[in-house]
Amino acid sequence: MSTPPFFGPDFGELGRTDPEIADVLLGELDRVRSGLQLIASENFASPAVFAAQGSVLSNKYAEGYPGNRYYGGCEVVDRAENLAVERAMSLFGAEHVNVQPHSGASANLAVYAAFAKPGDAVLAMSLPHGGHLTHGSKVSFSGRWFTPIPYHVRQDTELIDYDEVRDLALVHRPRIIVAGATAYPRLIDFAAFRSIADEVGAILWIDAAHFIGLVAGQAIPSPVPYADVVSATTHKVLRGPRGGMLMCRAEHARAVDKAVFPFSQGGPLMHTIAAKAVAFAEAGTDDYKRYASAVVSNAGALTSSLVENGMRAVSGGTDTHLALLDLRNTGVDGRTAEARCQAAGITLNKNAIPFDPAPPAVASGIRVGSAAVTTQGFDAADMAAVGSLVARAVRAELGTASGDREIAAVEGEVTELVSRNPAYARA
Ligand code: DSN
Repeated sequence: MSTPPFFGPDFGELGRTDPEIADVLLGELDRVRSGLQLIASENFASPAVFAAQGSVLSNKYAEGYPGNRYYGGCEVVDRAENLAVERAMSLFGAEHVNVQPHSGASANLAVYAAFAKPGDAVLAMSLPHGGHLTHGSKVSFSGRWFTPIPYHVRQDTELIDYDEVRDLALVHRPRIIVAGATAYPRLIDFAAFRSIADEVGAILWIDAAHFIGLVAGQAIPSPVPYADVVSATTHKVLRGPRGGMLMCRAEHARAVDKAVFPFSQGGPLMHTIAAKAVAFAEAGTDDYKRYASAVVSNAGALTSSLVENGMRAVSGGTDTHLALLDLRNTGVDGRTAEARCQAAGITLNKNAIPFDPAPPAVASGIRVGSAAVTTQGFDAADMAAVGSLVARAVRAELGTASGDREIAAVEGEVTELVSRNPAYARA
């Protein structure tokens, strides 16, 4: 499963008119080609997605929705938005889709706008246990304008504590219950959340930003039949352009559309919407189904390798595209591990683990994901090698002679590994 050759934008013209920015683009291309990209929320979009996104559609103002815009001349871009909506409805079996949110956070803002009033209680996963800033953090609008009630994972299993979710729901009677996370490696029991939401009369919002691509590829169960509203991003496992989307039951369609425009956004990004349509078509193929299944098996292979190399997998493993590793057995904190890996050409992020004794800026863990390396064609054997390289980099004491030698050795092996399956191979 190799990435199609990357033909790239016309750097020649940009190189003449703006060599500094052309150099940035080439530098980033070189960075992703020469290292391992293990950030769990990143991927490599296709040339077709880039072609749509870097297109003339960027010029068009189209406030409103297809057939009902505030500007003339929208008959062509309407076709792009209709195709994106139709393709997403068919891909996910959703009753209503809005493809205008500029990002996952924008989509989430619209969910609050559609379903809650300022001050309402919202029950969501605690950020240090894997939630998201927009699920009630005090540094986000969500925690400032609403009343967050955090739920947690159990300390013994590191799985969502569904008993606590129900107890908190019965006490606080939240307007919205949110299921979804950025650092939870396991499947979420959507039926359990639906039953709790029904018991207390709450809206069930599933934030599928991380895993929607696995749903598209039928590698994990879909939240769509259970949720009142599903928010998602289009650029993670789904491998489309950077952006957001919303899916909801037909009865909520008007509220959701009005919450996106005119409440929280102005003109939609029609070039990005066209690129979302391209990604939805790509995600409907058998090739993408094989990809999504390989993302999950590759995450499992990477996790096993990291465990064999002395790390502890939070919750004991993964069912998805990501894993969370507790590094305390290695004696290395997350911040140091991230820096050492970066020096060796491996990009990943430090991450808090549940009940983390370290402050968030240091953290006791790392988060890894398999979406990008699977796009470039890595298989289970490659993932085992990646796990061993990560573990060696984490233990190499950067700044000492032996540590620097080990980092250089790991970097050499990273270069060798990615050169066999390059991201954006030259045509
Ligand atoms: N920044 C995304 C992530 O890395 O999970 C979530 O917004």
